[in-house]
Amino acid sequence: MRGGDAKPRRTARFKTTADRQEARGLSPRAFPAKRRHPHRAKAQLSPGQGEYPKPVALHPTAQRLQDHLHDLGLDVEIRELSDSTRTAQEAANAVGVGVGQIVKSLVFVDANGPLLCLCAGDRRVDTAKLGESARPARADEVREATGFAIGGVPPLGHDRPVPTVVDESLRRFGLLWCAAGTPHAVFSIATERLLAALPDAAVADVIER
Ligand code: 5CA
Repeated sequence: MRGGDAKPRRTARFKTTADRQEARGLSPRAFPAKRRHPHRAKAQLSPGQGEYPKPVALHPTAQRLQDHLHDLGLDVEIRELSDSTRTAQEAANAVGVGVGQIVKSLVFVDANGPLLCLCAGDRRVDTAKLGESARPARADEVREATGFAIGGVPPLGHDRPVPTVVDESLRRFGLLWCAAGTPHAVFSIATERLLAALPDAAVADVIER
């Protein structure tokens, strides 16, 4: 038990940090509270959610893809995030990985029709390596070819199969993150599992040097 002459606790002398700073001759604003734990900035924005954004319920489009992927035997878990995953960089920020680990699902069109190119988020596709007449698809062509809108096109699980080329540089990573139907949905998958699920895809050098 504490004796009655115990030293008063420091907090009894100064009600607030500002009081304490003033008593020490400092401006109360000398060390604004938000500067003391800058690494906690994100956690403070999402109380109780730690470093990652709060997961929200699956959008019907993401749910449809989830069901399709399960039908293909891929036991992946689609996550719908409150943060945008529309671009590779946004997806990387949202899940906390480097942008190279994000799979861009890019649609091109050549004389034979649509072509899906799965490219590492930190690389650019050299269209000439896809074929002489290949050009980027328009937004309506992306939707027509895959059934999904730009920003949510998954690498597989489309309504109809699309001829697919995979950027071999994705093999730098053991685990990849992919768009999952909407600009807020992603799933992670081991690189070799993704390739195994795309037996007809060509794995090739398709990037700009
Ligand atoms: N959800 C993210 C990370 S997985 C995603 O889908 N990224 S993405 O790279 O696959 O999709 C965005 C890409 O769509 C852009 O890199 C760009 O190549 C393409 N894009 C964006 N706007 C248009 C547009 N208006 N027409 C055709 N393609 C577009």
